[in-house]
Amino acid sequence: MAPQEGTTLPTRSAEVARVLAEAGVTGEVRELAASTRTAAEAAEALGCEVGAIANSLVFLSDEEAVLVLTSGRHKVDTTALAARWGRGKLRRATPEQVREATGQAIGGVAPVGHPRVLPTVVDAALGDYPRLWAAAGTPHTVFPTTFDELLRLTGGVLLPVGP
Ligand code: 5CA
Repeated sequence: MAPQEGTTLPTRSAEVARVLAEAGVTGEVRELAASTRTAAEAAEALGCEVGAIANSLVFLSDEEAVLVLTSGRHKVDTTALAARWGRGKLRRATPEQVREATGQAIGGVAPVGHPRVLPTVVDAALGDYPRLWAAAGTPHTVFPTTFDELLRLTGGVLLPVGP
């Protein structure tokens, strides 16, 4: 993969890169020619297992936007997760609500770099993979990370989210 030196990241990704650097993250944001809009596309582009893709999914719960960092190998069981998390029903956010809550568009939502910190869950299944990839603000940017780093970066709660 080509290094990013000398290239300019899209504005949304530059903001994510800034937040990551400030947090001491050494993994660099990469812009890929191929789409990384979905976990399957990202896994294909990166040559990794789909389960090692950390999707940043936005839901509304108790009128509040929340973030669920989910392994690409499964879907969120929203009923079970709301009960485990001790929150009201989780509804998937609309594209407009995602943009409002994160400043980013669906397909590029990152775990960080949002206008305000969102209550966050980190999927226990992500702990099965030594190296993870997450979106970095656009559908063509990603960064390498780890389970522990995601927990630290987001201040998230560790919970199983899958079925
Ligand atoms: N870039 C990849 C990870 S590297 C990514 O963003 N994956 S994702 O899963 O977080 O983003 C796609 C997700 O956006 C889908 O899983 C789905 O939950 C959500 N999504 C797609 N279309 C819509 C829609 N119309 N409304 C709400 N959410 C949607």
